[in-house]
Amino acid sequence: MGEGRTNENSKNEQLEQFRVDDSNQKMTTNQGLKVSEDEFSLKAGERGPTLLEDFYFREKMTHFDHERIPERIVHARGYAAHGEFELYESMKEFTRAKFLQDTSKKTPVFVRFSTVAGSRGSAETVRDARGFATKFYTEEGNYDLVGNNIPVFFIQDAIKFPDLVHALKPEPHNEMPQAASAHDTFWDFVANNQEAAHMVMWAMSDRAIPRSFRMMEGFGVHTFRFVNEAGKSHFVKFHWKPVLGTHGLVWDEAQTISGKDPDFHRRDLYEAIENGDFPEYEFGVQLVPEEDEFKFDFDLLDPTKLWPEEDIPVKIIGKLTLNRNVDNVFAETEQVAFHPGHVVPGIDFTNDPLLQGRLFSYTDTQLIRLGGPNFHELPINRPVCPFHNNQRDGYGRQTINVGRVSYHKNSLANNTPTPATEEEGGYVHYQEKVEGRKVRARSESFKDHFSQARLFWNSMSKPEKDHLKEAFSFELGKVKDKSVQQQVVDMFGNVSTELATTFAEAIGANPPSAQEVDVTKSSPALSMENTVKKPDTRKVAILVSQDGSGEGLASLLETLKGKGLQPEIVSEKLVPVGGNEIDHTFLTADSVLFDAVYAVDSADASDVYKEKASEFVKQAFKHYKPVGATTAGASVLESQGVSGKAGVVVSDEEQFVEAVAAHRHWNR
Ligand code: HDE
Repeated sequence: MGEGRTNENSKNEQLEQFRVDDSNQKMTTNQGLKVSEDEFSLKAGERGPTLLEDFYFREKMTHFDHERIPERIVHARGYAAHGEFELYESMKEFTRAKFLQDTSKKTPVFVRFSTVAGSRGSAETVRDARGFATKFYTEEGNYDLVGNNIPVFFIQDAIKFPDLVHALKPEPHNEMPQAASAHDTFWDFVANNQEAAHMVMWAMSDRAIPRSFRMMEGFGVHTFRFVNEAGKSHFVKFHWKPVLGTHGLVWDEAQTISGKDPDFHRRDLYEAIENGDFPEYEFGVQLVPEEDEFKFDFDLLDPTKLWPEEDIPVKIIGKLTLNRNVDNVFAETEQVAFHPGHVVPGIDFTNDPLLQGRLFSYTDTQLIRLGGPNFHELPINRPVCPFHNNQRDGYGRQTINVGRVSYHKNSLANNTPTPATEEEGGYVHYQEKVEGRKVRARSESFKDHFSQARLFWNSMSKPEKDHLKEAFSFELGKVKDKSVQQQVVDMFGNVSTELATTFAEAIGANPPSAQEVDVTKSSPALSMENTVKKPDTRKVAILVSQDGSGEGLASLLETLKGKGLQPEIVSEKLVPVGGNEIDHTFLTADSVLFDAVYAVDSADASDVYKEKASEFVKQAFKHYKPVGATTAGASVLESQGVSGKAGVVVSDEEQFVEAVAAHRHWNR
């Protein structure tokens, strides 16, 4: 079934062939035999032993026993959706990739977001990098952009990846902590592998606790190559920019959400798509002509370095829209197999030693995870263009290859399938000249570990710097080993004396021994304070008492919805008030699950309302969120002493929407 179609709906149509609806059907075995009984196993007498002869029982149980496959060693906890990519501007000048040339064509995509450290069932709002992996089903084959929401990485050479991941994962003697970097082995790794400094700054920042998958940037991380028809090469970095802006949670909130709703990010993505609020990300490229390779004060091949956007602008060339949830999480999200080596003509690699190692690892990992070499035949992984070669057999082979020829070269099948020339779309590797001795070494140009970590620090706003100090204090506060704590203080003394001194104090360590690097430059694009801020899709908890009249509620909801907000009513019970359905009770919802809180009824409405509404307001205020109230509801705000503070609005719906649009109110 290698044949496929290449129009924009082709992936959906291809998947359609595999979709099965079991409802309204008679039950059968996997051999198609109708089943007459599915509650009682076959026994010798009503109270007798079960018989081995019960093939139906054995089939059902055997299938169940084999339902799990190994989870991904990293990025196990993920969630995905289908969508499409449209191109604003042709990149023909830079790349032969067809999906980046014709602005009239849309390319189907599948995107999987993930955390890195946690197991499949772990909470989603933990402090971690997020995976942002995109499979473009192009007419020239699948192109995978397997990126993260942080533009740099912890290490510079793939050979260190198993060490990094061993240090990050739960410690082997007691399997703690789950999905967290706040423990001794991770920080011991950091202190002894100082190339991690830059990414650690990002990982301790609000970037590592995103508000939503819909509100994260994505980065290809490595420097890749674009190659055009004429064979000219440009270095390229890939970017995804969320249309809703880049937004974070606050740490206390993120930790509470982990318990209140461990599925917070998938629920947010799933619901947004079901509501028709399709997540959108613009696609950007930074381009450097090959001849400029050595014009920078860092090495373009070093994955611990970013290209400051103020120096090399991000050219926005297209948009990704996620518009369809999966039908079945296992079949699609779990079985999707990404690989940075899935490329199309016009996109090529560089010698970044991290990328080079990844080109090995991803196929290797699919072999163990998906059980053999035929994972490309799984519906989610099939390209939409035809695929033909002489590969045969193996576990779970689905294609029925006809004919007797399965080798190249041959005369019995006119020497087909035939390799394609470059003009015919054959992939030809960029002919970079390489020369050198075989060495196990690192280039001198990779040895500056602190300048860009400092650039990041310099670029942060005051609240972001405060959050970094708190995150380091938290993480190192969880480290037990005094020597590791001190090594980390000394290491980050190279980045910022202010930062390292603050967390050294918090954990009772000595001030840093190292001097901070002399870098004064900053990059405003790195601060989340400078991102897009909109009220769209922000969730508001509307607090209503069962004892209230519900008057004005319908019009409040209408105003908020009209401005793109998502109000949800929370009350003591799920009994409608004034004809308005209640979405949650005070027991099932929590302040941390909303972007803003609005008290409708007065604190005297009922004792339960008073207690719970006050708690909602207190939490929202503590997390710098907008808080609103009707004139009656103002008494709830007064009880918490928050009236008149920044982002606190009484009886002015328009102003409340503005406060929501401003997101967090740090100046409280
Ligand atoms: Fe991965 N990575 N990685 N990685 N990675 C995997 O492949 C690996 C790295 C990323 O949603 C694995 O299918 C090595 C950087 C994402 O299915 C594995 C190195 C970046 C995903 C693997 C890296 C990533 C993975 C585990 C160092 C950002 C999830 C399961 C050289 C650019 C994809 C799998 C999905 C998954 C190896 C570093 C992104 C083991 C060896 C840098 C988003 O093959």
